[in-house]
Amino acid sequence: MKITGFETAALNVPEDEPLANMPEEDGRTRPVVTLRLRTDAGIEGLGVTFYGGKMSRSLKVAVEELAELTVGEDPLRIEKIIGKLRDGTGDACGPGGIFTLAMSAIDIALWDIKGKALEQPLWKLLGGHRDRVPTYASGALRRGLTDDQAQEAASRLIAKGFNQMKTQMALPGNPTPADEVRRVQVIRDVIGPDVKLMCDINQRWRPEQAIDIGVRANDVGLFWLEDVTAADDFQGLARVRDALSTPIAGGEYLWGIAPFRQMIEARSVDVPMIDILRVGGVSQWMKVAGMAEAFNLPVVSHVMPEILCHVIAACPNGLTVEYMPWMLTLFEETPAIENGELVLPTTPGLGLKFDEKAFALYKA
Ligand code: SMN
Ligand code: MG
Repeated sequence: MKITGFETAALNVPEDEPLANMPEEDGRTRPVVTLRLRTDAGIEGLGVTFYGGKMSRSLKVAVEELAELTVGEDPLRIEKIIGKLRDGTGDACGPGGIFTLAMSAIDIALWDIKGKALEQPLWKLLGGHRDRVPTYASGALRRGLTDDQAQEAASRLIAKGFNQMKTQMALPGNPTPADEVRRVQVIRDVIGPDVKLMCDINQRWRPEQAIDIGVRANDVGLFWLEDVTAADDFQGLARVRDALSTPIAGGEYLWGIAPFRQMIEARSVDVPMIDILRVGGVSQWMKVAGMAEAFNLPVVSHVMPEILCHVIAACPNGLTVEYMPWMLTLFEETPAIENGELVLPTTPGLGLKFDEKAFALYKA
C-alpha cells in the first residue's frame, strides 16, 4: 500500500460547552486543522491538530508540507515515515511547536490507516487492554464561574451520569487561599464524597503557594491536583508532591517524549498526563505510557476523547479519559458514554468519520 495524496482544511469550531450548557462566551470559536491522508488501497486516514492559535494558517501549511513527504511511502511503516519527517525538516523545526503539532496529525492519520488496513479498531491494535474506559467531565466547572454557578454546573454533570469531573483553582481576581479551597469544597458539597473530583491549576501557582493551598485542600479529597506550577519546574513539582497527600498530575505541556523521562525520574507527578499533539501522535503517546508503566504510574489523556479513548483503553495503566467535548461536532458519531464509561468503537481504525456539514459550517 502507498500513500497517494492528502487534503487539509482549516476550521473554526464553535467553543460550545455542551456538558453543563454554561459557555464562557457566546460565539467564540477554536481553530482546528484537519487532515485526510489517502492511499492507493482506497483507505483514508483521518488526523486532527490544533493549538496553532493565531498561527493556525501556518499550522495548516506545515501539515501540508509534511504530508507531501509521506506521498509514495508505505503507510504501515509509521516509524520510517516519522523519521523522514524529522530528517526532512532538520533540527530547526522541532521538537516543540508547529513541527510536532503537524507531525502528530500525520501520525494519527497513519494509525487510522493501519487500523483500517488490518480491519481492527485502534485500541485493539495498540494492546486492547479494555473495551470501556472511565471518563471525566472537563471544561464545565471553570474558574470563571461563581460558586453558585459551579454548584449548578456540577449538579448538571451528575444528572448526566458523570461520576468523575474536573474543576479549576487559581481563581480570577485576588483570591485568598480560603477562597480557593471554598470553591472546591462547594463543588464537593454538591457531588458527595464518592464522585472523583480533579482540579487544574494550569501552571498558575508558585510551588510555595501550591503547598499552602494544597495542604488546606487536603480534606476535600481531590482525585488529583493538576499543573500546580510551571510545567518544566520538575524540582518545584516534586517539592509540592512531597508535601501533599493529594496526587499531583502533569505533563500536558511537555513536547516530545524525553521531558517525560526527566519529569518521572524527578518524581514530579503521580499521574503523567500526555497530550497527543505535543508528544508527537499515537506512536509517541504509547511510548510515554510504557515509560510510566515501568515506574508503576498510571497515565491519563488530555482533550480529544474521541481519539484518546483508544490509547487509554489500549494500555494497562490507562486511568481515565478527559471528556473535553471540543470537537464532537467535527464527526458524524463519537463514542457513547454508559455508566460514566466511554464505550470503545468496534469499527476499524479510529472509528470516526468527519461530518461534511461541519466542513461547510466552520470553514475558516
Ligand atoms: C486544558 C488546557 C488547554 C486546552 C484545553 C484544556 C486544560 C485541561 O489544561 O487539562 O483540560
Ligand atoms: Mg490541564
